[in-house]
Amino acid sequence: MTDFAAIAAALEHQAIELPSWAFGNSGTRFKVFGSAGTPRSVEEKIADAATVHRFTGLAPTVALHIPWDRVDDYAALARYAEDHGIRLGTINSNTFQDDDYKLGSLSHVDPKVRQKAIDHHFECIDIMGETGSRDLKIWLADGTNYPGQGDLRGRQDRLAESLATIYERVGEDQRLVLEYKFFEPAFYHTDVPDWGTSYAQVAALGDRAVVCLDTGHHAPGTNIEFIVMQLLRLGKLGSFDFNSRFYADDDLIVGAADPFQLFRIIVEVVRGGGYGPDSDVAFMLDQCHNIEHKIPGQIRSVLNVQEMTARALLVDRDALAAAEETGDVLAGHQVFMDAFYTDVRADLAAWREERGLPADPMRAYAESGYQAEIETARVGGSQMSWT
Ligand code: AOS
Ligand code: ZN
Ligand code: ZN
Repeated sequence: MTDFAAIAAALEHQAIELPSWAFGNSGTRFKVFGSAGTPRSVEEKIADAATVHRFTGLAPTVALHIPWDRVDDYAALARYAEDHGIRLGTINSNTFQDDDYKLGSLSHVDPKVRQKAIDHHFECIDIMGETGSRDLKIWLADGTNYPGQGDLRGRQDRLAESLATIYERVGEDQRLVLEYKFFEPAFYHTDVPDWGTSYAQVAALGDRAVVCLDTGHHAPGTNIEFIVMQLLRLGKLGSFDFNSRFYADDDLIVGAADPFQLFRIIVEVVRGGGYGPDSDVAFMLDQCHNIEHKIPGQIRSVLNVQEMTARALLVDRDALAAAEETGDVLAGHQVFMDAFYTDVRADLAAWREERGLPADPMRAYAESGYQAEIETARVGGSQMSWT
């Protein structure tokens, strides 16, 4: 068994991007609950994201969503973030809240609607230039509800053409990241339902187009770590949207529903070279906190990712390889499970203290008074919602 001291330095490389929308009010189609202290501006969302980083040292960037986070001066916003100790990260586009996109956006039959969606992505790329962001993340709601509603092949061809037009504008140091999702809001088919379709689309574009794997976007029982392995093998795993699901796209706290699955995923990330200073794979959260406090919800999330990363790094690779070589099924499985069952919490607390961070970030946040402060200060104005 590898010991914690041997992996302590590798943990320094961990960086988990937070979604700005995690700090806004969110809910289900039944109810969006308002909560005291919710940000009223993009700046307040950034201040909350910076708070997560201050208590954990794990979240140095925050992703923006356009138009939810649209401002007049993005360079000033980037400076604001830096003054708070973090940077602006991925720019997420949105083609799912406009009446024009009812029957699709980049794959729509009407060239005028497609152009509108393309122009929106051009705006996002312009913003990336001002914020210094590397990634343009595209998640599409495009799809159909009924067989016969649309021509599957025609939609795929138009999508490819639209993506190629957007990709031409993506800078040399930037990337187009295409997310897949097997259903919702379209229920019969979606135009990018799975990793294979996302891979086929980005492979046709070029080297700077990669896949985003959202852990909540698969059918129950899907072996997600296999997909991770395959995308890394193909050099096309661009980023993760981490979250937990019990049933559908629940967007719950990562590692809450199935910590073992998160462990298995990170084991494959480490195995495939997706973790560390030389890796381009972006770790992000894509979550909503509907009933719990949002800032500690995000703190809990990044700590869960860190904990499973530590356990994944503890896997004794040599012992695993030896067991595989000799065909010792149970020995290999035991090596794997020994790492998973290792309680790293005390070691991580010490690791944090050595780096000037609170040993217990959840407790430190609770005792900091920040929650009471924002609940008192952020009255009036309109609190921001996910949608
Ligand atoms: C939607 O289901 C996707 O997970 C998106 O990544 C994301 O939640 C949404 O686009 C907000 O940015
Ligand atoms: Zn997502
Ligand atoms: Zn999702």
